[in-house]
Amino acid sequence: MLEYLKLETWLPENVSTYGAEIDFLFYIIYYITGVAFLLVAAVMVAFIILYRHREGRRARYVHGNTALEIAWTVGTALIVIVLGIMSRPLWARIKQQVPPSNIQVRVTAKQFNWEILYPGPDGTFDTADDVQMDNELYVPVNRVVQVFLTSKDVIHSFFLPNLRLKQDAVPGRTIQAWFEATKPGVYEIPCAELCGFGHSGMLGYLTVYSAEDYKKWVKEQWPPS
Ligand SMILES: [Cu+2]
Repeated sequence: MLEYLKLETWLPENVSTYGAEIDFLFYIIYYITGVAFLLVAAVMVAFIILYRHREGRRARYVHGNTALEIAWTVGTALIVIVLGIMSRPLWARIKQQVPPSNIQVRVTAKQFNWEILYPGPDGTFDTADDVQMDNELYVPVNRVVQVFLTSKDVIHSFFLPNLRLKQDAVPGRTIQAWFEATKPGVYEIPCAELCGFGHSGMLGYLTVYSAEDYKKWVKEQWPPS
């Protein structure tokens, strides 16, 4: 059913465990609003032609049509309510529950970089073995990654298009987000909130490693002594 609805393929490649469900909702909303837009535009063009100025034709003042107005108001409300009910479980699963994981990073946004802090082998932040990198996020494939997101200055937005994750980073708050990548590769981490003159250049990279390559990377960063 997902493939059936996916007539368009212009979204960035999905490598997220929950991406297909988000895309499914996205396409439903996209097609509903697309059809509504075409209908409104077609009616507008038809009326422009039908009711254009003609010699000898007088304008008629119309008060409206109560039945029609109730119909399109109730119809629109129903669509919005159904979309809300359809979105609710997915929102709860992605935004309100973070699956347990020992892969954790702290992402601190600042004008105009992503500071990525790795807790190191002890799994605890703010200890001697922490490693910080700018704009470089390395994670293993097929593992839940927990992100503790905050900002040093203004509001930024941590955007992983391929992971279907977008979350504001707000100064003074730490917001938890998570994702699970399904395919090794390098993906962009743009900032999706206008945050100042360097906003357009605020770009990091997510590298998703295979389990083996990830182990190798960990060994390079924290050589066993
Ligand atoms: Cu930013």
